[in-house]
Amino acid sequence: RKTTIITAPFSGGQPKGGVELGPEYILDAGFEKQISSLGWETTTLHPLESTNYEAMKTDDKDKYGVKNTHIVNECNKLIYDAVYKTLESGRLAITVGGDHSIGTATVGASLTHNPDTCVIWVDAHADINTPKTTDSGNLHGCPLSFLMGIDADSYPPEFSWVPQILKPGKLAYIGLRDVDQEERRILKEHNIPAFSMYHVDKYGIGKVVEMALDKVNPNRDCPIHLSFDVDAIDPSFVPATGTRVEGGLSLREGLFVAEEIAMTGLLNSLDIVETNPMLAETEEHILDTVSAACAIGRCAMGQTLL
Ligand code: DIR
Ligand code: MN
Ligand code: MN
Ligand code: MN
Repeated sequence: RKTTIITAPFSGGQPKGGVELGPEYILDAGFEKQISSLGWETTTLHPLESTNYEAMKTDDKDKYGVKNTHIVNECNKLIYDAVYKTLESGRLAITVGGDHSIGTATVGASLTHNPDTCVIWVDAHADINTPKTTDSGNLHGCPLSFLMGIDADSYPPEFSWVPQILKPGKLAYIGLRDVDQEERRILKEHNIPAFSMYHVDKYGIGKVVEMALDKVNPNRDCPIHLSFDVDAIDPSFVPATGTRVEGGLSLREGLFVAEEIAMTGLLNSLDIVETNPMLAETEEHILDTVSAACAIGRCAMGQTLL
């Protein structure tokens, strides 16, 4: 099969600089070659290359306190087009971030391409705040609410193109451990399956992945979008990321999630986000984090299928 690696070097969904360097570090580590040696025909797209969005970050806030709505929207539109075009040409889309605000684009494109797509969101965080509920004003904490149309009257006006097509029964989380009060309410209200670190410890990662897939893809016949925030993995393995939360997945548990998704044969789109080389304290931190990000991609693309 064929795949396109789409780079999303963007940090405007959160305040820390450096996450825009994630794609460069991951590609410099040989990511494309690693995927092609698994038997994939690969190509790359750089939809953000013509504008320096980093220089356009500001401290301005909209009336809900949400930051950088303009550039987050512009980048999402470009990434949406790249992912959509990739999927329509029959290729698997791998988007490498960058912060998780781009999930609006990648998941939106996957669902527009095939409305049966289900989403597995692997993250320490739920990323389902709305402009009304967000405390931080950071759009990387909001991508899923935009796709579900929650509190739609509060969205930045430029987001009106975003398809509100994600149904609550098509989303499942794995790895949660830092969920805001209002996000908890949203998860409950919409009955969204959320497997936290508590569930991983209680049932084991194998059972958790099976339960998550049973919820969103009971007949194992729908395409899967896997959105993998590297902060789902414990900071001892993945230190160079913007919002570290202790008590995460072991590196093997994180890779196992990707392996199990590969095993289904249903993966159609993948995000690997929130690698921030600038937040490393040592050279080893960079290496650990970048190689974990590459390994997530390789496992999702079938490396461990024998
Ligand atoms: C928090 C943190 N829930 C927020 N979110 C993060 O800012 O909305 N997502 N770090 O990755
Ligand atoms: Mn397709
Ligand atoms: Mn995230
Ligand atoms: Mn996160």
